[in-house]
Amino acid sequence: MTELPRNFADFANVAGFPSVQPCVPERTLGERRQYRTIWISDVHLGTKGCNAELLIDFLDHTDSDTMYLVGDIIDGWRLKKKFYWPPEHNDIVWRILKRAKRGTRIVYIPGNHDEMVRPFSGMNFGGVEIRRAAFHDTADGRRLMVLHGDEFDTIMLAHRWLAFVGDALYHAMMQLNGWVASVRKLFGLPYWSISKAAKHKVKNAVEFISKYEEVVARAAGERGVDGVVCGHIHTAEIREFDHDGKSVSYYNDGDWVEGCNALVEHFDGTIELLHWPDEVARREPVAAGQELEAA
Ligand SMILES: [Mn+2]
Repeated sequence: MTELPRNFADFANVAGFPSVQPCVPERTLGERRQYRTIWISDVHLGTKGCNAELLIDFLDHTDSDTMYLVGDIIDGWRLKKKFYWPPEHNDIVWRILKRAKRGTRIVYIPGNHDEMVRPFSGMNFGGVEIRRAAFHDTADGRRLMVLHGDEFDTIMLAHRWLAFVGDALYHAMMQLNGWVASVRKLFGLPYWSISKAAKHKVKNAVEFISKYEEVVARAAGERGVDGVVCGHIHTAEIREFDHDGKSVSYYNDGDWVEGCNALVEHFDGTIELLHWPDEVARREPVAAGQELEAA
Protein backbone atom coordinates (compact mmCIF):
# COMPACT_ATOMS: atom_id res chain seq x y z
CA MET A 1 0.00 0.00 0.00
CA THR A 2 1.41 3.35 -1.01
CA GLU A 3 1.40 6.06 1.65
CA LEU A 4 -0.57 9.18 0.83
CA PRO A 5 1.52 12.22 0.04
CA ARG A 6 1.55 14.61 3.02
CA ASN A 7 0.09 17.45 0.97
CA PHE A 8 -2.64 15.16 -0.37
CA ALA A 9 -5.46 17.59 0.55
CA ASP A 10 -3.71 20.37 -1.39
CA PHE A 11 -3.18 18.06 -4.32
CA ALA A 12 -6.88 17.11 -4.36
CA ASN A 13 -7.74 20.82 -4.44
CA VAL A 14 -5.34 21.46 -7.29
CA ALA A 15 -6.92 18.52 -9.13
CA GLY A 16 -10.27 20.30 -9.00
CA PHE A 17 -11.57 22.03 -12.10
CA PRO A 18 -9.03 24.65 -13.24
CA SER A 19 -10.25 28.22 -13.58
CA VAL A 20 -8.00 28.90 -16.58
CA GLN A 21 -9.50 28.82 -20.05
CA PRO A 22 -8.11 26.62 -22.84
CA CYS A 23 -6.05 28.28 -25.59
CA VAL A 24 -8.15 26.48 -28.22
CA PRO A 25 -11.70 27.54 -27.24
CA GLU A 26 -14.09 24.64 -26.67
CA ARG A 27 -16.56 24.16 -29.50
CA THR A 28 -19.96 24.74 -27.91
CA LEU A 29 -22.15 25.07 -31.05
CA GLY A 30 -23.53 22.08 -32.93
CA GLU A 31 -24.39 18.56 -31.89
CA ARG A 32 -21.98 16.11 -30.31
CA ARG A 33 -22.07 12.44 -31.16
CA GLN A 34 -23.38 10.62 -28.12
CA TYR A 35 -21.91 7.27 -27.16
CA ARG A 36 -22.40 4.97 -24.20
CA THR A 37 -18.65 4.52 -23.84
CA ILE A 38 -15.45 5.92 -25.32
CA TRP A 39 -11.99 4.35 -25.00
CA ILE A 40 -8.82 6.19 -25.96
CA SER A 41 -5.19 5.47 -25.15
CA ASP A 42 -1.59 6.18 -26.11
CA VAL A 43 -2.06 9.93 -26.35
CA HIS A 44 1.55 10.59 -25.23
CA LEU A 45 0.98 14.12 -23.90
CA GLY A 46 4.36 15.75 -23.35
CA THR A 47 5.79 14.60 -26.66
CA LYS A 48 5.86 16.15 -30.12
CA GLY A 49 4.32 12.94 -31.43
CA CYS A 50 0.93 13.61 -29.79
CA ASN A 51 -1.64 14.77 -32.33
CA ALA A 52 -3.25 17.29 -29.97
CA GLU A 53 -5.14 19.13 -32.73
CA LEU A 54 -7.08 16.04 -33.82
CA LEU A 55 -7.69 14.89 -30.25
CA ILE A 56 -9.11 18.30 -29.30
CA ASP A 57 -11.37 18.04 -32.37
CA PHE A 58 -12.46 14.54 -31.29
CA LEU A 59 -13.18 15.63 -27.71
CA ASP A 60 -15.22 18.61 -28.96
CA HIS A 61 -17.38 16.47 -31.27
CA THR A 62 -18.18 13.56 -28.96
CA ASP A 63 -19.63 12.78 -25.56
CA SER A 64 -20.27 9.62 -23.58
CA ASP A 65 -21.66 8.30 -20.30
CA THR A 66 -18.30 6.69 -19.54
CA MET A 67 -14.82 7.39 -20.85
CA TYR A 68 -11.83 5.12 -20.31
CA LEU A 69 -8.32 6.51 -20.63
CA VAL A 70 -6.49 3.28 -21.38
CA GLY A 71 -2.93 4.32 -20.54
CA ASP A 72 0.08 6.18 -21.91
CA ILE A 73 -1.99 9.37 -21.70
CA ILE A 74 0.97 11.36 -20.36
CA ASP A 75 4.45 10.34 -21.45
CA GLY A 76 6.36 10.60 -18.18
CA TRP A 77 9.41 8.81 -19.62
CA ARG A 78 9.93 11.49 -22.25
CA LEU A 79 8.99 14.38 -19.94
CA LYS A 80 11.68 13.28 -17.49
CA LYS A 81 14.30 13.53 -20.23
CA LYS A 82 13.07 16.75 -21.80
CA PHE A 83 10.22 18.93 -20.60
CA TYR A 84 7.79 19.61 -23.43
CA TRP A 85 4.26 20.82 -22.63
CA PRO A 86 2.59 23.08 -25.23
CA PRO A 87 -0.69 24.86 -24.28
CA GLU A 88 -2.71 22.41 -26.43
CA HIS A 89 -1.70 19.61 -24.05
CA ASN A 90 -3.21 21.58 -21.16
CA ASP A 91 -6.32 21.99 -23.31
CA ILE A 92 -6.71 18.22 -23.50
CA VAL A 93 -6.41 17.83 -19.71
CA TRP A 94 -8.88 20.74 -19.34
CA ARG A 95 -11.39 19.04 -21.65
CA ILE A 96 -11.13 15.71 -19.82
CA LEU A 97 -11.67 17.39 -16.44
CA LYS A 98 -14.59 19.35 -17.91
CA ARG A 99 -16.19 16.09 -19.08
CA ALA A 100 -15.86 14.71 -15.54
CA LYS A 101 -17.47 17.87 -14.19
CA ARG A 102 -20.35 17.56 -16.68
CA GLY A 103 -21.05 14.07 -15.36
CA THR A 104 -19.07 11.68 -17.57
CA ARG A 105 -17.59 8.83 -15.55
CA ILE A 106 -13.86 8.99 -16.31
CA VAL A 107 -11.71 5.95 -15.57
CA TYR A 108 -7.97 6.41 -16.00
CA ILE A 109 -5.92 3.22 -16.29
CA PRO A 110 -2.26 4.28 -16.41
CA GLY A 111 0.08 2.52 -18.83
CA ASN A 112 3.83 2.01 -18.78
CA HIS A 113 4.68 5.54 -19.96
CA ASP A 114 2.54 7.04 -17.17
CA GLU A 115 3.34 4.35 -14.60
CA MET A 116 4.07 7.12 -12.05
CA VAL A 117 0.28 7.46 -11.76
CA ARG A 118 -0.19 3.73 -10.95
CA PRO A 119 0.50 4.10 -7.18
CA PHE A 120 -2.61 6.35 -7.07
CA SER A 121 -4.87 3.47 -8.20
CA GLY A 122 -8.13 3.50 -6.28
CA MET A 123 -8.05 7.26 -5.83
CA ASN A 124 -10.12 9.95 -7.47
CA PHE A 125 -8.70 13.25 -8.68
CA GLY A 126 -11.13 15.92 -9.85
CA GLY A 127 -13.67 13.25 -10.79
CA VAL A 128 -11.11 11.03 -12.56
CA GLU A 129 -11.00 7.50 -11.10
CA ILE A 130 -7.56 5.93 -11.27
CA ARG A 131 -7.60 2.15 -11.67
CA ARG A 132 -5.02 -0.52 -12.40
CA ALA A 133 -7.55 -2.29 -14.65
CA ALA A 134 -11.34 -2.37 -14.97
CA PHE A 135 -14.27 -4.49 -16.03
CA HIS A 136 -16.80 -2.94 -18.38
CA ASP A 137 -20.31 -4.32 -18.90
CA THR A 138 -21.67 -3.53 -22.35
CA ALA A 139 -25.31 -2.64 -23.06
CA ASP A 140 -25.77 -6.07 -24.69
CA GLY A 141 -24.62 -7.87 -21.55
CA ARG A 142 -21.00 -8.69 -22.33
CA ARG A 143 -18.23 -8.28 -19.80
CA LEU A 144 -14.98 -6.77 -21.05
CA MET A 145 -11.64 -6.55 -19.29
CA VAL A 146 -10.00 -3.13 -19.76
CA LEU A 147 -6.24 -2.74 -19.32
CA HIS A 148 -3.36 -0.92 -20.98
CA GLY A 149 -1.62 -4.07 -22.22
CA ASP A 150 2.05 -3.67 -21.28
CA GLU A 151 1.38 -6.48 -18.80
CA PHE A 152 1.97 -8.85 -21.71
CA ASP A 153 5.42 -7.51 -22.60
CA THR A 154 7.08 -10.01 -20.28
CA ILE A 155 5.39 -12.87 -22.12
CA MET A 156 6.44 -11.34 -25.44
CA LEU A 157 9.94 -10.44 -24.21
CA ALA A 158 11.67 -11.59 -27.37
CA HIS A 159 9.76 -9.02 -29.43
CA ARG A 160 9.76 -6.22 -26.89
CA TRP A 161 11.75 -3.82 -29.07
CA LEU A 162 8.81 -3.77 -31.44
CA ALA A 163 6.25 -2.84 -28.81
CA PHE A 164 5.78 0.77 -29.90
CA VAL A 165 6.10 0.32 -33.62
CA GLY A 166 3.02 1.34 -35.54
CA ASP A 167 1.89 0.71 -39.08
CA ALA A 168 2.85 4.18 -40.32
CA LEU A 169 6.35 3.63 -39.04
CA TYR A 170 6.75 0.51 -41.15
CA HIS A 171 5.68 2.51 -44.19
CA ALA A 172 8.14 5.26 -43.29
CA MET A 173 10.82 2.63 -42.88
CA MET A 174 9.96 1.11 -46.25
CA GLN A 175 10.14 4.58 -47.82
CA LEU A 176 13.46 5.28 -46.17
CA ASN A 177 14.59 1.89 -47.35
CA GLY A 178 13.77 2.86 -50.92
CA TRP A 179 15.68 6.11 -50.57
CA VAL A 180 18.71 4.39 -49.04
CA ALA A 181 18.55 1.81 -51.80
CA SER A 182 18.69 4.43 -54.53
CA VAL A 183 21.66 6.13 -52.84
CA ARG A 184 23.39 2.77 -52.60
CA LYS A 185 22.66 2.16 -56.27
CA LEU A 186 24.27 5.52 -57.05
CA PHE A 187 27.44 4.27 -55.37
CA GLY A 188 27.20 0.94 -57.08
CA LEU A 189 26.34 -0.96 -53.89
CA PRO A 190 24.02 -3.94 -54.03
CA TYR A 191 20.33 -3.27 -53.35
CA TRP A 192 19.09 -6.60 -52.11
CA SER A 193 20.65 -6.69 -48.63
CA ILE A 194 18.76 -3.71 -47.16
CA SER A 195 15.50 -4.57 -48.83
CA LYS A 196 15.64 -8.06 -47.48
CA ALA A 197 16.45 -6.84 -43.96
CA ALA A 198 13.56 -4.36 -44.05
CA LYS A 199 11.11 -6.92 -45.36
CA HIS A 200 12.19 -9.35 -42.68
CA LYS A 201 11.62 -6.69 -40.00
CA VAL A 202 8.17 -5.81 -41.35
CA LYS A 203 7.24 -9.47 -41.38
CA ASN A 204 8.44 -9.76 -37.77
CA ALA A 205 6.39 -6.71 -36.78
CA VAL A 206 3.22 -8.07 -38.37
CA GLU A 207 3.83 -11.41 -36.68
CA PHE A 208 4.47 -9.62 -33.39
CA ILE A 209 1.16 -7.73 -33.52
CA SER A 210 -0.77 -10.85 -34.45
CA LYS A 211 0.90 -12.82 -31.63
CA TYR A 212 0.26 -9.99 -29.14
CA GLU A 213 -3.45 -9.95 -30.00
CA GLU A 214 -3.59 -13.70 -29.56
CA VAL A 215 -1.83 -13.60 -26.16
CA VAL A 216 -4.12 -10.83 -24.85
CA ALA A 217 -7.29 -12.57 -26.09
CA ARG A 218 -6.17 -15.84 -24.52
CA ALA A 219 -5.64 -14.08 -21.16
CA ALA A 220 -9.17 -12.67 -21.43
CA GLY A 221 -10.55 -16.12 -22.27
CA GLU A 222 -8.79 -17.58 -19.22
CA ARG A 223 -10.37 -14.90 -17.03
CA GLY A 224 -13.77 -15.96 -18.33
CA VAL A 225 -14.72 -12.58 -19.79
CA ASP A 226 -16.28 -11.99 -23.22
CA GLY A 227 -13.57 -9.67 -24.44
CA VAL A 228 -10.70 -7.34 -23.73
CA VAL A 229 -9.99 -3.68 -24.48
CA CYS A 230 -6.37 -2.56 -24.53
CA GLY A 231 -3.96 -0.16 -26.21
CA HIS A 232 -0.16 -0.12 -25.91
CA ILE A 233 0.92 -1.41 -29.36
CA HIS A 234 -0.49 1.57 -31.30
CA THR A 235 -2.41 -0.72 -33.62
CA ALA A 236 -6.19 -0.30 -33.59
CA GLU A 237 -8.07 -3.54 -34.18
CA ILE A 238 -11.27 -5.47 -33.59
CA ARG A 239 -10.73 -9.23 -33.82
CA GLU A 240 -12.59 -12.32 -32.72
CA PHE A 241 -10.75 -15.25 -31.18
CA ASP A 242 -11.89 -18.68 -30.17
CA HIS A 243 -11.17 -19.79 -26.61
CA ASP A 244 -12.33 -23.30 -25.70
CA GLY A 245 -15.23 -23.01 -28.14
CA LYS A 246 -16.26 -19.61 -26.75
CA SER A 247 -15.82 -16.39 -28.70
CA VAL A 248 -13.49 -13.76 -27.17
CA SER A 249 -13.38 -10.24 -28.65
CA TYR A 250 -10.11 -8.38 -28.87
CA TYR A 251 -10.41 -4.59 -29.05
CA ASN A 252 -7.44 -2.26 -29.37
CA ASP A 253 -8.26 1.46 -29.31
CA GLY A 254 -5.09 2.44 -31.21
CA ASP A 255 -3.29 5.71 -30.48
CA TRP A 256 -3.23 9.50 -30.97
CA VAL A 257 0.30 9.62 -32.37
CA GLU A 258 -0.22 8.16 -35.82
CA GLY A 259 -3.54 6.35 -36.16
CA CYS A 260 -5.74 8.79 -34.18
CA ASN A 261 -8.31 6.16 -33.25
CA ALA A 262 -11.01 5.82 -30.64
CA LEU A 263 -13.11 2.84 -29.68
CA VAL A 264 -16.77 3.64 -29.03
CA GLU A 265 -19.75 1.70 -27.70
CA HIS A 266 -23.17 2.63 -29.07
CA PHE A 267 -26.23 2.51 -26.81
CA ASP A 268 -27.16 -0.97 -28.11
CA GLY A 269 -23.75 -2.37 -27.11
CA THR A 270 -22.26 -2.37 -30.61
CA ILE A 271 -18.58 -1.48 -30.54
CA GLU A 272 -17.03 0.52 -33.35
CA LEU A 273 -13.51 1.67 -34.11
CA LEU A 274 -13.23 5.28 -35.26
CA HIS A 275 -10.36 6.58 -37.36
CA TRP A 276 -10.75 10.29 -36.60
CA PRO A 277 -8.95 11.73 -39.69
CA ASP A 278 -11.58 9.91 -41.82
CA GLU A 279 -14.40 11.33 -39.69
CA VAL A 280 -12.99 14.86 -40.12
CA ALA A 281 -12.65 14.37 -43.90
CA ARG A 282 -16.27 13.17 -44.09
CA ARG A 283 -17.47 16.22 -42.16
CA GLU A 284 -15.78 18.88 -44.33
CA PRO A 285 -18.25 19.05 -47.28
CA VAL A 286 -21.24 19.35 -44.88
CA ALA A 287 -19.63 22.26 -43.03
CA ALA A 288 -18.90 24.03 -46.33
CA GLY A 289 -22.51 23.55 -47.48
CA GLN A 290 -23.82 25.02 -44.24
CA GLU A 291 -21.58 28.05 -44.64
CA LEU A 292 -22.93 28.52 -48.17
CA GLU A 293 -26.51 28.40 -46.85
CA ALA A 294 -25.68 30.90 -44.15
CA ALA A 295 -24.18 33.28 -46.73
MN1 LIG B 1 2.25 1.52 -23.54
